[in-house]
Amino acid sequence: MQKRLIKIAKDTNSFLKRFIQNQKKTELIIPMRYGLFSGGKKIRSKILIDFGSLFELDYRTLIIIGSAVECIHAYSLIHDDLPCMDNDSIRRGKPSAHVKFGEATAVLAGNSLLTLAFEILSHKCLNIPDKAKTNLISKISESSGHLGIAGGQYLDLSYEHKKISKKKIIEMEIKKTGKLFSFCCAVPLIIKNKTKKEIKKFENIGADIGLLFQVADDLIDFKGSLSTAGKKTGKDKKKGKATLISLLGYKNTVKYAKNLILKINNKLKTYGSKSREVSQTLDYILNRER
Ligand code: GRG
Repeated sequence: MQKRLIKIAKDTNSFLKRFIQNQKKTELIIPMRYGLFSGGKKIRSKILIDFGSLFELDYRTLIIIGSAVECIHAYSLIHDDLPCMDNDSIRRGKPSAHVKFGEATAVLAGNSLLTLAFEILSHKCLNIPDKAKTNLISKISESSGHLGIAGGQYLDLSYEHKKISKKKIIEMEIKKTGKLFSFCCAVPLIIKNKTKKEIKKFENIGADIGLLFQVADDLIDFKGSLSTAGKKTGKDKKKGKATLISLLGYKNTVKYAKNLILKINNKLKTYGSKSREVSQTLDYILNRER
């Protein structure tokens, strides 16, 4: 699993490097590259490829779509670290983008990474039918805006220092983190022009994977250290963040995460040994230290 993750990260980075190299040079390329290439597991690309493999989709096609997802992810991290958001000075063991380049540059580099995702998905190098392209662009836009990442981030900030119900915390985590995973899981079905119902089924699996990912991230914040996590830990408690740990406690949150894995694996049972890679990725997501 780890070897495959490293290969996917390498192939995603190579594609992105080439794509950016083929564009006209600007001052923003340096902070954009910093957001994309200063570490980062590329776990969303891995999930996309795991699910693409269930439907025997072409690897290069998936790498291109994964690259677009990673641009949006990198954008969200740059903006998440800003003083007006979570105000974090360290990311991936290095200074956050706004610390290194200044706040205005970080905002603009983030914005440029968001639009780069759409440039990639609409580019001719992505060789899929136009209808599939339009549907992918529509879905990834929905996942990123007020119904997805940005909306989830808004709730995350507005829930600070408040007593929030489990249902609302889960909804917030699914928007903030889950929606991009939902997109990754739905990609093969969108390309194969499957029904809305089938697409929804995979989006729901993706939402659970995103929830698992966010819960694991919260566990790292609770138990991890700066040297292993590559970012400051213990922040959620200090900031009064509404997390499942704050509500259920550490042990019950671990149990909750393990149950999520069982639930996801169960939904993929019909794919037999083809879903083994997904299962291994889920275990990695829960047991990772960074
Ligand atoms: C991106 C549309 C858009 C809006 C910005 C700031 C913001 C609004 C959203 C923040 C959302 C956010 C950062 C959610 C946290 C998700 C999370 C746990 C990130 C860590 O992801 P990893 O561990 O990061 O995959 P690496 O470093 O491996 O790339």
